[in-house]
Amino acid sequence: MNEKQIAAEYSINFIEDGMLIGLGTGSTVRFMLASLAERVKQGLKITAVSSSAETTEMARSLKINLIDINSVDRIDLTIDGADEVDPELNGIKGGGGALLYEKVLASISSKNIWIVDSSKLVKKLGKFPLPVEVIPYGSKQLFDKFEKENFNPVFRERNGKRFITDSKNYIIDLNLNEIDNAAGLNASLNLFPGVVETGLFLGIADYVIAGKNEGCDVYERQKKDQPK
Ligand code: A5P
Repeated sequence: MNEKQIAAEYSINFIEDGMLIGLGTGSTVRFMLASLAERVKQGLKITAVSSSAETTEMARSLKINLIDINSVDRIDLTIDGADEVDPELNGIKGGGGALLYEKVLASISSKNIWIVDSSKLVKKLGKFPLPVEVIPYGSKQLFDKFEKENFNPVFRERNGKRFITDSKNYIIDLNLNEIDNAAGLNASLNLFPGVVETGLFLGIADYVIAGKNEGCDVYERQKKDQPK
């Protein structure tokens, strides 16, 4: 079985009856949706909130009960994919272009689980181009600023056309190769007018399930001590 599928199927064990589940986006999530739909058919009662048009379409076709994000207070558990994950369980997401809604969903979720294949586990983030969602207005000038910063920006395209996110924005992918200070970079990117969100997901994943050959490894984020 493929590693994405193994991780996806394992993640279903974290779902309990009655939960409100956040559904991420991407090919690994698609495996998870298929398993979840099976469990629902067998009687599992859940309600879900989707992070993208793509996930909404698949969830609806599988008869997973979806509700609008604005009608909920908290999500019990969100299961999503990732493009890179470092040993502290910080990650890069947005390879599929759904980073903005994914981050909003994650931010209201009591628990976040990422499901990945073993190729996504890296020592340092940055090989995977960092997606930055930007508004179209002034995006050319924003792109120029990123070039001046040596971020090696590229406007994302799909089928020869500028990629448009679900919230009608563009994505500029930054080819950084290595990210030394992810928190600092994230903070400074958010200060550029026109940046909506970055694909740096820091301190968000509680668990990462990584498919590995025929099994999977489960990593839990070590929480820093909270000041009393
Ligand atoms: C969607 O925008 C992304 O954040 C995905 O979760 C991420 O790209 C992982 O995708 P795959 O599961 O397709 O590798």
